[in-house]
Amino acid sequence: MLDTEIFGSELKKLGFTFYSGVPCSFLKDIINYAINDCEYIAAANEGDAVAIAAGAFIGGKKAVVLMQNSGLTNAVSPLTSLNYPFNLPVLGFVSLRGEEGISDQPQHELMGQITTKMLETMKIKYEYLSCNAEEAKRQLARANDCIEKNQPFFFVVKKGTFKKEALGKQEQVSTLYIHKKLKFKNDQLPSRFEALHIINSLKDRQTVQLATTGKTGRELYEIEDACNNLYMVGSMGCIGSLGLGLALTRRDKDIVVIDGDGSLLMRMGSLATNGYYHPENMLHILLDNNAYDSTGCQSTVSNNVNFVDIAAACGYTNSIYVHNLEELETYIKAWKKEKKLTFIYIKISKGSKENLGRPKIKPYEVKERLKVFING
Ligand SMILES: Cc1ncc(C[n+]2csc(CCOP(=O)(O)OP(=O)(O)O)c2C)c(N)n1
Repeated sequence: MLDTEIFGSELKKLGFTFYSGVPCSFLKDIINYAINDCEYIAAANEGDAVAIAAGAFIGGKKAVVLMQNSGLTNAVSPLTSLNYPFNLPVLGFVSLRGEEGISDQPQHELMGQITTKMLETMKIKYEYLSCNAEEAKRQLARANDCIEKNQPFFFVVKKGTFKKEALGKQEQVSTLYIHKKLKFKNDQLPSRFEALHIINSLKDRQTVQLATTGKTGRELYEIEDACNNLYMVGSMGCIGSLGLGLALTRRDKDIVVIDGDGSLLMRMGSLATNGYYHPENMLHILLDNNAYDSTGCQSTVSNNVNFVDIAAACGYTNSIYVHNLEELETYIKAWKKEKKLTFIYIKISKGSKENLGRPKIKPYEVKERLKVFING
């Protein structure tokens, strides 16, 4: 068995001090270590954890994700369409429930057979974590080499690998919204392009703009291809989690997350995580056109959802319904003046700019450029 504290301190020596994940009983001791001794962000699902870790990496921290193998399935979208195209590394620990030859619950049987095959399919290097301390140290060095080359690396963890680590006292934060503003008049329904124009015109040298996948990123790129922009491709719904990881690691930057209704609906649990950790330097703007506009304008179910109430109930300090571009500008400026985790909701019209292009710059170039901006 590995002494969990010694193994954790080896991770620390290599610079891994930021963790995110969803628990598994096989990993409970290393999770307890992360909660007790490091920064641990409890994600709503394993895909969010991967995106949070990716944001932390952009912010300059080496990040670890912890998950049960059943949750590896939840993480496939960001691992394949965020980490891969953006060359974003992550050190993963995935448990091996359902290991062949060991009795386990029926829901783990198939996943136990395909966990390493899934990692291979996703082109992620992995090793079974050794129970021998010296060997595990050598494995960590190999994993770290991968991370330094911007490649993900996973450890597959069998039952009984880690020695008992007691869970220390866990702080329970209770975040309550302070300011909520609901709809009280007609909506102007500007276009997405007009809304993005306003948002972009208010950015300064502190600002990082993260645009959700699809036409939001593409339109922002057409407005201005700036070194402090990131245009998400794929990993739909992960933009808020990416923003959380970045905002928590870089308190000196103002992180503006620009989301779509379809995207947010896909991973709405992330609102609870954002509200709980409530970084003051994060502004989350939802452009709601009630449609998956990027894929042919099919309706979403957003007309039935009160996002302002939900964000407030999740612990966003401010949650504001804005009816028009003027109010959008006013409330972005207000956040700039007095930073608090803020959610701004605006209804926009359907449709997009004609002949809309796609970013000519590659995702990994966008990420490298953003890292230079952040660390400059
Ligand atoms: C996991 C996943 N499912 C589906 C898609 C395809 N897809 C790309 S953009 C998009 C629509 C996004 O809708 P929304 O966030 O409301 O933004 P809009 O297109 O309306 O600007 C969809 C479904 C995807 N990229 N990833």
